[in-house]
Amino acid sequence: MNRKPSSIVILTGAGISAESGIDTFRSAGGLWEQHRVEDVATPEGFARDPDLVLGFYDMRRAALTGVEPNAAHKALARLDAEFAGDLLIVTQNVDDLHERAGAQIGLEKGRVLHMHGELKSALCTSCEMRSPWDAPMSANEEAGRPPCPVCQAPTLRPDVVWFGEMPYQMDRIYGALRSADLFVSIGTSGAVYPAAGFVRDARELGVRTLELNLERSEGSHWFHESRQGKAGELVPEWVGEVLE
Ligand code: BJW
Repeated sequence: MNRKPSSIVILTGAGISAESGIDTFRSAGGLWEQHRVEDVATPEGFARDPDLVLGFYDMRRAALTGVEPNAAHKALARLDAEFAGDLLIVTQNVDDLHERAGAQIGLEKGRVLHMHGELKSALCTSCEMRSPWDAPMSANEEAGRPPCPVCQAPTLRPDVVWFGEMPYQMDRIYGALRSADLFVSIGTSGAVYPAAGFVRDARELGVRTLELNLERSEGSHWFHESRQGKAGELVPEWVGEVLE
């Protein structure tokens, strides 16, 4: 690795959670082979068939109880605890494995930011308030859809970012990229914007760029360096280099 970084932005994707047993989206047998993206990950799909969409996210939220953070999440939590410089971990993942590994999450100050939302959060389409959520969101036969804890309307949706919607906290992400000297992308295919464009944004800003992924991603040629392998091996190794 080149000289030691003092300000790092890390982007993580589904690949970092694959070794924990969470399905990625675009691999063989991944989520988009099992479900049509237009049906379950667009506002139009939700308007057409809310029960289908709520059921899809209920299933994925329930699956979180059976999985644990892996060595890659733990290594980033170690970086979060021990790195003396500036650090922002931007995750596209809606699972909670970064925070369960010990990394600090928070809207303003936490070093983990969920740009595509969180499975364990509900967004009310009536009052627009967010609430922590750990239960099914789809309708049950007796009570219908559960009420919003704030306004009581039965109009909750998963607090996730679908195609055509604006990802969260973009100002904070671009601000961090502007002051970074290293951008690291981990376990993402580089197929979904604006996250897929961060490497080019970083290059234009003169930031060094590193990719850690099982295979070369779609935008791999944009990175100064690309290492191929499992996140559970590559990430602890790279964190060791930064902290040594
Ligand atoms: C391992 C591994 C191991 C496996 N170790 N690695 C043309 C150009 C530009 C943009 C657009 C365009 N046409 C349309 C758009 C916009 C659209 C878009 O990008 N579409 C593309 C299809 C082209 N984007 C949007 O609509 C976004 N909003 C937007 O653009 O607003 C306007 C705007 C513009 C500019 C600034 C700001 C705003 C919203 C996108 C929302 C995406 N939502 C989803 C669902 C979230 C909720 C949920 O989880 O259900 O987000 S889709 C899905 O894809 C999910 C993921 O976060 C995202 C990325 O997937 P990811 O993480 O990369 O997973 P995979 O499966 O693709 O890849 C895994 C990788 O890991 C692979 O490479 C494996 O090899 C690797 N791997 N095992 C290491 N063990």
